[in-house]
Amino acid sequence: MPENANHPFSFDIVQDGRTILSQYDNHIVRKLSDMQGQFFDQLAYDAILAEEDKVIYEVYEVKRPEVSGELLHGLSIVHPGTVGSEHFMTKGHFHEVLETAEIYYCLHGEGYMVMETPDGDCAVEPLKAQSVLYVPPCWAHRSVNTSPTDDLVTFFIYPAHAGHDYGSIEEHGFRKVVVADKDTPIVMDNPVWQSKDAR
Ligand code: PAN
Ligand code: ZN
Repeated sequence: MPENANHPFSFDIVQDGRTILSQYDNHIVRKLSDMQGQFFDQLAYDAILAEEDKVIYEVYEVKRPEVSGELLHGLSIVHPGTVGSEHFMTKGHFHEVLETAEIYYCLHGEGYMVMETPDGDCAVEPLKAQSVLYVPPCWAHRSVNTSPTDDLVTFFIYPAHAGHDYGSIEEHGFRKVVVADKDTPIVMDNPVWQSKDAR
C-alpha cells in the first residue's frame, strides 16, 4: 500500500516479460498440501503429494484498508495440471460479507469459474483471455485452469470489507467439478459432495 493510502497510484501487469504486478504487498503461494480434501480423487492426491508438493496457484495482492468504499485487487495465477482427472483450481470461498460481488478480468489462459449459492444454485462460466466475469453477491467462487500447458491469469477486484469464508467449501466442496475428458474439459457433479454432506 502506498505511504499515503489515499493518494492515487498506478502499476503495470507485465514486468520483465512476465505477467506479474509491478507493485504488490502480498504474495500467497498455495501448494498441493494446502488443498487437503479439495480434490475428489483422494488416492491421486496422496500419490502426487508423496512425490512432490506442487505449487497449484499464486496470488499477488495489493493491500488497501479493509473498509467499505475501498477495493481490494490483485492477480491470481493458477498453474496447469490435474489431480487424477480434475484440473488444478483455487480453494474457492464465499465472501464473509455474503452480499459482496467480485469482478475477474482474464488476462491469459483458459478455464472456468465454478460458482454456487448457499441455496444450491450452480453456475460454471468460461474464463478466457480478454473476457470479464462478474460474480454477483452471495456466490462462492473457484477458478479452474483447463489448459494442459498454460497458466490461467486473472485480475480480480472486490469490496475491501468483503473478507473470506473458506469453511463451508472446505467442509462440503463445490457441487460441480471440472475434469479432463480426453482433450475436452467437462463439468460434472462432484462425486464426493453428497457423501461428505451426508456424514
Ligand atoms: C481472489 C481469490 C484468489 C485465490 O482474490 O482469493 O483467486 O482463491 P482463494 O481465495 O479461493 O484461495 C478472490 O476471489 N478474492 O475474493
Ligand atoms: Zn472472492
